[in-house]
Amino acid sequence: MSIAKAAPIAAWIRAVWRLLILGLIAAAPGAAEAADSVTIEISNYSFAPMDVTIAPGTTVVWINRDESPHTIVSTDRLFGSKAMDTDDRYSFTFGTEGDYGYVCSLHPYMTGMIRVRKP
Ligand SMILES: [Cu+2]
Repeated sequence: MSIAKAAPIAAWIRAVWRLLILGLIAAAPGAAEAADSVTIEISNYSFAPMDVTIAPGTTVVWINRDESPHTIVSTDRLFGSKAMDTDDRYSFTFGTEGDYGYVCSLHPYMTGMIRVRKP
C-alpha cells in the first residue's frame, strides 16, 4: 500500500477511534440517570407495566391500546384523564417522591402504581 493511500485510512481510523471514545464518555455518566419519560400501555384491561418506579421529574405517558375507552384517575385525585379512546395518550409529570396509586374509573379493577424515588 502506498503512503498516499495509507494516510487517509489512518486519519479515518483516528476519527472513528475518537468517536468511539466520545461515545463512551457520553454514555457512561448518563447510564445511571433516569429516563425523562416512561410509557405505560393500557391493553387487555390492564396497565403494563402495572407497577413502576421512577425518579422525580419523570413524565409518565399512558397510551390506550384497547378498543374500549379507559381513564387514569389518581387514588388521591392528584391527576386524572378524560376517557381515552384507542391510541389516546395522557401524561403526568411526577415531581415529588411518594407512592401514587391510580385506577381506571370505568373499570376500577384496573389498578396501577407509580413509585417516585430519588435514584
Ligand atoms: Cu378501563
